[in-house]
Amino acid sequence: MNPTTYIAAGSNSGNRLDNLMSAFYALKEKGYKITGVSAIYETPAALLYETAEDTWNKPYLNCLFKIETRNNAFALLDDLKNIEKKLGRNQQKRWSPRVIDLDIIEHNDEQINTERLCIPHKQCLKRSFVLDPLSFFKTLPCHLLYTKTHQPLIMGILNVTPDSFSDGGENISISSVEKKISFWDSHLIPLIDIGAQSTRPQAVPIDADEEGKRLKDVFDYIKHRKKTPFSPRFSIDTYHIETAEKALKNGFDVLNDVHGLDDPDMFALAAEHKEKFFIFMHHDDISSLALKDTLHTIEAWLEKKIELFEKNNFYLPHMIFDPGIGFGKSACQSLQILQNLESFHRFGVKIAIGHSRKSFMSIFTTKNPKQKDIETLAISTKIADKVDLLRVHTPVEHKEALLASAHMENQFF
Ligand code: PH2
Ligand code: MG
Ligand code: MG
Repeated sequence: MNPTTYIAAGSNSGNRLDNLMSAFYALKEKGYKITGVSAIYETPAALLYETAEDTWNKPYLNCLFKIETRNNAFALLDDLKNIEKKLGRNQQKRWSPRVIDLDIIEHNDEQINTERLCIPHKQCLKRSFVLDPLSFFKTLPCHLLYTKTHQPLIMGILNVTPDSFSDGGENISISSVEKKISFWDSHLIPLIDIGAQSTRPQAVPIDADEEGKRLKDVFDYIKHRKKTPFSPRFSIDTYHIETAEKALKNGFDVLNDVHGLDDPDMFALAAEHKEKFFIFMHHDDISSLALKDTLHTIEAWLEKKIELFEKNNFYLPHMIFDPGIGFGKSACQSLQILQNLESFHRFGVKIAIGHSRKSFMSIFTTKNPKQKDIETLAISTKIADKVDLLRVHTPVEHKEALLASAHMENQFF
């Protein structure tokens, strides 16, 4: 058996990012082998109903560390308590703001039930700020994951194209790309999707050579960029195998394939890189189908894909289904998908949505793509608790809006 331990970290006092970072390095210093770090989620404070004070209601930064250790759970707990103390935590009132909190969620399949320690962590398995990051390491039952306090990851769109439908031409120079990445990094945007090929309807397709030329400087920058454990992860938006291969070998963690891994070479690449993440998008032209057939047609496609993934031992927590808003679909079909995202939950794969600035919004607005950010954000807040990833042009605004809207759910216990 491979020993696997999950540690949840949270901070809502002081410099929260520094505190999480210090916890990471303190664990390393104590000799723990950290094999995975989740994205950072900003979450409303969950508070105890009887004791909470107004000044305690400050958002947390939460993340999850996956580690490998043969230490027993009580030795690990002692280490965590020592790290908490070293980072400045003093024993205060229960659930008052804290510099750092480190909780053992799971430890090598052990079951422990004592006054001092419960493993698996009982209440934590009901909390979205633990389950959301955990869901990228292991498959969780959908009724636990998609509750009202669930939060998706936000992926910023960075197009290095002269002709994208809404921001073409904006991000051509490497200095503007670097600037945007640094800005998003400073706002803790966890994912950045980079594409050099416009996939808007009627775009002129480019070949892998041209794509490689457009991306060369960006690839160099990403490869040599200074990273922390919490730096954004990069996604490559391509259906060219040459580009995908190069990206995954040079610092990218995600492949976003609008051709849904249909290309056998792309499928083989995914089979080779089980540690990476793959967004596979539905893109069949179903625009002439009756509305009543939209959902089950896509569900049947998804079911087939998952069968194939399972047959090839893919790591399902890393497989991200995108129903392909606007790809081979009428405006009403795209809207219908957004209205029925629950129907995909039973499949147990992650769900990504890319609705940002898209043309299905012609149902209710005549604005140009670039002016549809308010509409995009309004839809995002409605679907946020049903998806795992939102691919958007305005990730910073999204993080701010979704943090505010997350506070509309009761977090008192
Ligand atoms: N930890 C708590 C109590 N409330 N709320 C959030 N959002 N994140 C936490 O880590 C957290 C909390 C007790 O440990
Ligand atoms: Mg805790
Ligand atoms: Mg604790």
